[in-house]
Amino acid sequence: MDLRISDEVRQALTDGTPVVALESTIISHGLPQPRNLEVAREFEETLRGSGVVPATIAVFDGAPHIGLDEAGLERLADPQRMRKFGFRDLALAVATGASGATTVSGTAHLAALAGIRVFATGGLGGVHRGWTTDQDESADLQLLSRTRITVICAGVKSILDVPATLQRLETLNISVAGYRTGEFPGFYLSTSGLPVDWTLDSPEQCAAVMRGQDAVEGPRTALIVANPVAPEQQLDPALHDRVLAEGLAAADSAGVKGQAVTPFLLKYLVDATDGASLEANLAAVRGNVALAARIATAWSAR
Ligand code: PSU
Ligand code: MN
Repeated sequence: MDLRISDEVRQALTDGTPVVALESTIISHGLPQPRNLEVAREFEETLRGSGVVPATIAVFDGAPHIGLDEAGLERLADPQRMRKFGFRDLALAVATGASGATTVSGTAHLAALAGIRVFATGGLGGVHRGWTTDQDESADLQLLSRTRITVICAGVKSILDVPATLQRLETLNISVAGYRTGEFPGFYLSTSGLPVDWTLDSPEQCAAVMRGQDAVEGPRTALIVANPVAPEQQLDPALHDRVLAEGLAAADSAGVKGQAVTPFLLKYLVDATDGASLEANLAAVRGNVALAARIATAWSAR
């Protein structure tokens, strides 16, 4: 496939300079305007400030772009101009010349194809509540079971069925480790209250596990480094639980389905918490971007 890899990213990949892939659905459909554009720039600056080259990924006019310029970030920040593309949409978008932000599944695939090993996002998709009636499980999970990439995230979005998602991650052979925690983070919340089997304590240790994945061979699975938002930056847990219950009921009565569910719930929470959920979401992503920079640096020093 014809990947439009920016000169900066291409040079970094050639030189062995650390590169971190950034997802675009969070910008186009996960965060409100105009904050989304500000933070898209901020995440890139954070990486550059740590000597890491950012590779924000999106599809413009049927061409997958790895590494965007300012015009690309501005285009991304307008949800009207960007659809939402998971892996399964990529071929359709390329063939028809469509434009869209890429989800974790779309981004992880394109990043791995470009030779990028480290990827930062907010929270992964997963098994939605009500799975027994809707069978809505994010395509993120299946794609990560067959893509060799390290995803730094704050767990999975707490709008999901978190225990079921952890079970699916196990079934799919996706390696999961808490970063300096024995508990799986809860996206807006520092913990989901559920244990993880593994804890990693440093970027170097994460890089060692990545080398270990390659040494073990077998299916080309992902590594999830689950990095909690700091307790003082999390959303108030009681507020979270109350507003989420309202949001789930609102989604249900509005008949929201499929791709629209996640953006609907994220927006509902932002509105119903007067922006507090947005701050917690951003704090989580910021932490993930900063940790991804350190892991990518440790990885490229190998
Ligand atoms: N993390 C965030 N905000 C988001 C997402 C992740 O902080 O909006 C996006 C990711 O692109 C993820 C998607 O892949 O939500 C999951 O959507 P779905 O449940 O429709 O697969
Ligand atoms: Mn879904």
